[in-house]
Amino acid sequence: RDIDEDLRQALVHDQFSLLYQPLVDCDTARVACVEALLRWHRPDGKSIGPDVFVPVAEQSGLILPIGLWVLRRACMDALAWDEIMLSVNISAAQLRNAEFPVQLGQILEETGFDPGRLELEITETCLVLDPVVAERSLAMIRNFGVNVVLDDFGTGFASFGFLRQFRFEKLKIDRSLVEEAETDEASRAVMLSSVTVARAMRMKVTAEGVETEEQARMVRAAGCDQIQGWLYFKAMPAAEIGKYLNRPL
Ligand code: G
Ligand code: G
Ligand code: MN
Ligand code: NA
Repeated sequence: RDIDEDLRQALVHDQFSLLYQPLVDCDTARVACVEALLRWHRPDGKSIGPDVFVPVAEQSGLILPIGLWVLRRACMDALAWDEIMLSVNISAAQLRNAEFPVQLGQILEETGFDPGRLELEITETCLVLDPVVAERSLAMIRNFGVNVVLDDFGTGFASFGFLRQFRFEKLKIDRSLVEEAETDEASRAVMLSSVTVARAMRMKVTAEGVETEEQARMVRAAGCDQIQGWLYFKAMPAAEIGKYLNRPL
């Protein structure tokens, strides 16, 4: 059987689940946000990561219903976490889908989730492929009061020009850049200047993939607002999030 048919069955038979990884606020040392991360548990007992199946689902278009399932599930789960933001990854195919903004509006209405607490993480791929469509969709999404976040910054083509054109509410500095900035002066310069530019544009900045105290010190000193990484939290089931809220680390 091909993975495509398996993915179709996965939706029907409820084989997807979401984990949530907390992001820590640098000033308050409290959880400020959680990122929803998709998991697929196959009937044969194997779990397959989204880095493997999301590209396949994008090819077949299945990412559209899967993405809607993710949004609805995440909004329902996050209703319980009053004070924090919810971050959801959106793939290029979803953003390019003309129906997406309307479907997002419906999910917000059905779930009663506050749009001001929702962040959609998009990657530069969405914007490079079709900047005109992306800009139109982003404008509609923003009209709901939903925040738009640029994910994986520092890995590809995304430039300061992108930041000017699209005006994200938040920038996420990719794990690879955080890692290289520790030892490589050029990478450190890119990281530092990115944070400076983002903050000057009134974007929040998250450092991703922070695994060591040394990296945490470095990204704090650089001016990052939030830290995401295994140093503090790995992704966990929804039921465990509550115990980390409203108290410092
Ligand atoms: O959680 P993990 O490290 O395995 O994620 C691997 C990749 O899959 C990351 O790039 C992440 O952004 C992406 N990803 C995780 N969950 C989702 C999702 O719900 N939708 C989409 N489009 N991508 C996701
Ligand atoms: O592309 P995106 O930033 O959405 O990817 C998120 C992925 O990064 C998740 O799959 C998550 O498991 C992974 N991740 C989060 N924190 C860390 C970390 O500290 N180290 C590593 N290696 N991966 C991380
Ligand atoms: Mn992400
Ligand atoms: Na990333």
